[in-house]
Amino acid sequence: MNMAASPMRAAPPIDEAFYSDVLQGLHREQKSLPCKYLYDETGSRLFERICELGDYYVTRTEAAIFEQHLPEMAHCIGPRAVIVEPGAGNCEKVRPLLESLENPAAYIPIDISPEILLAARADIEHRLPGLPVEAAVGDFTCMEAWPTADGTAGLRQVIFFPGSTIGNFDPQQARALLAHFRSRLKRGDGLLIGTDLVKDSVVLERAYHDSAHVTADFNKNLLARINRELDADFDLSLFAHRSFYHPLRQRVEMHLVSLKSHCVSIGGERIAFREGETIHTENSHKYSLAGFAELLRDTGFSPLAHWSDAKQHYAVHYAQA
Ligand code: AVI
Repeated sequence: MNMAASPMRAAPPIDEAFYSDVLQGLHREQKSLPCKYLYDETGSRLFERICELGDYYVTRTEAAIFEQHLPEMAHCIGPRAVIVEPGAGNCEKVRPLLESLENPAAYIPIDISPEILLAARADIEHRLPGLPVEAAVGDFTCMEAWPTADGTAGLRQVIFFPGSTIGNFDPQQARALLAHFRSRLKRGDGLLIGTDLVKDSVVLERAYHDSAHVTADFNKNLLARINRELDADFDLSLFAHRSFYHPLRQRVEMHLVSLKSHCVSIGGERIAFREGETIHTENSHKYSLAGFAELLRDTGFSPLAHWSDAKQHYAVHYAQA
C-alpha cells in the first residue's frame, strides 16, 4: 500500500473537518450530526457488537444469503475478475467471495483507515496467496480515481458493497454514489450490493433499539467522542437514545433526545438544547426489491439477479454496468 501514491484527495485534518461538521450540524433547525462520525475506535467496536446481537438481524441474514448463494454469485461474476471493495474495513465479508471465484485477478480494498487496511491485506495475502492486493487509503465517496492492479487492464471489475451501507446514504446521495460507481466501471463490469428490505416496523425498531442497549451506547458514544476530541462538555446522562421507523421515508431514524433544557460548550462555542429537542444522528434506509432495481436502472446498471432470505428481510443484488 503506497499511501503517498494513493489516488485520493488530500483530506483536511480530521479534527478541523470534524469540528466544523459538528458545529454546522448543531446550528441547524433540526440538529444533526453526520453518521460517519459514529465510527471512531469505540464506535467501531460497539458496531461489531451490534452485528452479533440477536435483535440486529442484518449481519447474520446477509451472511446466510452469501453462504447459500456464493456459487451463483461467483457464476454471475465470472473468471478473472478484479474485485473492488469501497469501505472494505477488515475485509471479512469479501474473503468467502474471493475464495469462491474462479481465478480472481486482483482485490482492491479501499478504506479510510490505513491500520485496518494493512491488517486486512496481510490476512487476504495469507489466505489467498498469489492474489494481487492493491489497497488504497481514502474516502471512496470522493476519490477522483481508484487504484488499479498491474496487468488487469481490460478485465472485468466488480464493485463489492455489502452490509447495507447504501442504506446510510439519503436517497439523493445513494443515487449519486451508485452513479459514481457506474462512472468507474466499463460496460459489462458488475456491482454486488447488499440492501436491507422494507419490513414489519416491530422487527426494524427492535434491531435499532436492542434490549442489551448496545445501539444506545453506540449512538451516545458520538457525544463522548465530541467530548474527547473537540473539548466539549456533553453530559451523556442528559441525552437518551431514540430510534423509530418512518414508513413514508422508508427509513429507521436514530436520534439523541435532550432530556432537559441546557447548554453545551464545544471548543468554547455554546449550543443550547431545549427539553425534548433531538440531534438526528443516522438514517438507515430500507428498500423494496422493485424500488432498488429501479434505482439501479436509473443509475446506469442492469439488475441481473438478486438473492434473499425466506422472510425477505434482506437482499443481495448483482447488476451489470
Ligand atoms: C452500517 N449500517 C449499515 C448500520 C445500519 O443498520 O444502518 C449502522 C447501524 N446503526 C445502528 N445499528 C446499526
